[in-house]
Amino acid sequence: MTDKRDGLNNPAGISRRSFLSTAAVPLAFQPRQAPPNVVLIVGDDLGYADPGCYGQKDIRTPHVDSLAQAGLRFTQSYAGCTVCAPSRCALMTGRHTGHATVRGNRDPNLALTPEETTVAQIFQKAGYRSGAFGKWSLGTPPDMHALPTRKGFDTFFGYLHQTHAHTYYPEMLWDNEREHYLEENFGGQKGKYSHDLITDRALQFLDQNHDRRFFLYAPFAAMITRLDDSVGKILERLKRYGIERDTLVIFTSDNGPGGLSARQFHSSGPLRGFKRDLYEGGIRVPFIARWPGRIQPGVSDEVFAFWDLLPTVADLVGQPTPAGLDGISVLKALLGKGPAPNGDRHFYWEFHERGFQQAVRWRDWKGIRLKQGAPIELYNLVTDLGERKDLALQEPVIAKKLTGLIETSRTDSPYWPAPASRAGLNSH
Ligand SMILES: [Ca+2]
Repeated sequence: MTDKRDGLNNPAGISRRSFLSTAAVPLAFQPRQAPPNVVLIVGDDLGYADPGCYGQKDIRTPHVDSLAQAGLRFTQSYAGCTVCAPSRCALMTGRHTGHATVRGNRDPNLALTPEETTVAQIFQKAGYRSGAFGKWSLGTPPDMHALPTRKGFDTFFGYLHQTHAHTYYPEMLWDNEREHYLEENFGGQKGKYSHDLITDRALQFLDQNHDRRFFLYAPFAAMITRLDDSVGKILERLKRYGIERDTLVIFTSDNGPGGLSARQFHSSGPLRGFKRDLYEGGIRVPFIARWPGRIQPGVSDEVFAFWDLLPTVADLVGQPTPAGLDGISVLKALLGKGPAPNGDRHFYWEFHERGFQQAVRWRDWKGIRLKQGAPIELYNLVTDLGERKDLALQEPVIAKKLTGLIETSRTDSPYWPAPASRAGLNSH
C-alpha cells in the first residue's frame, strides 16, 4: 500500500516535512544534515585478524561481524602506536607520535597538556553529551587537568591509569573524579569483573541520553568474546531506542595483539609482528564504520590513521579543527563517498620501548628503522603485505625518501627525547 496522505509516494524514511523542505530549497542552500550520535568502541590489543570478519577462525565475534556486514570495513586503517597510551593519545588529539605529548606507555609523561583539545571537546562544543567508559590512559591525579572529565567528557567510569587496567579485578575504579571501591575484589578476590561494570555504565549512559545528541567513547579493556558481547549490548540498545539510523558506530582497536594467545590464534593474520612491533601487525587494526542509510556496506582500502579522527569528527559536526594537527578529515572516505585526500602525505609512528624505533608509510611503501641512525628496512605493502622482503638496497631512491620522512616527521619532546645518534660518531 502506498501512503497517499501527501498525495505523493513517500520515499522511505523521508518525513513529509523534510521532503517538502528538500523540494523547496535549492541544493546549494541546504542546511547541513543533522550530524549523528557517535559511538566509538576501541578494543584493547585486538589484532587485525581477531574479529571473524577479518579472518579469525577460532574465536567467534558475531556482533562485530554484524557491524561489518551492515557497515564499511576498512582494510588499511592504522592505530596511533603499537601500545595503548600513545595510540589513544593520537586518537583523542589528532597528532601522531612524532608530535604527541604522550608517546609511550610508561612515565615520564602520561598526561595530556592543558592546551590540548580532544575529540570529546569537539563534540561538547557541538552540543553533544559525552561519556567515556573504560580505559583512559591519558592522565591521572595529580594531573587533574588531564582527567577525562576535564577533557570533554561529561561522564567517565573506568580505569584512569595504564598499568591499573592490567587487572580485570581491580579494587578500585574511577567514577568521574571519585574513587569507586569494589570491596568484592579486596585482598585478591575475583568478585566483580570490571568490564561488566563498565559496560553497564555505558548502557546506562545510552538510557539517559538516547533522546539527545551523544558521543559514547568505549575504550574497553576486555577479552575478545567479552568485548564482542558488549558490542552486542550497545547495538541492541541503539535498536531498542530506534536510533540506529541516527548513530554512527565505529569499532576499532588501539594496537596489535599481545601475549601468547596472539600467536595461537593467528591474531595478526597475514601481517608481520604483534603489539610492540612497528611492522603492520603492531599498528594496522580493524576499523568498521556503520551508519545505516548513510554508509553503504562494503570493504574499503582507504588508508588513514587514528590522528585523522579529530579533524574528521570536527568535519562531521561542523566545528573548526584546531591548528597544528597531523590528521586531516577523511570523512568522505569514512562514509564511503570518495577517496581520503591523502595526496602525497605520509604516516609516521615512533616507539620508545626497545630502544627507539620509527616507521613511515608513504603510498605503497613502508619504511622501518629499528635503531636511530641505522639504515631503514623497506617494504612494498602491495606486493609484500607480510613485510618479508627488504627492498632498501634495490630501491635506493625510495629508501632515501622514506629515511628523510622518518628524520623530519618528529619534534623532540622534553619527556620523550630520541636517544642521541651514535652511528655518525662511531663512523669517524
Ligand atoms: Ca592496547
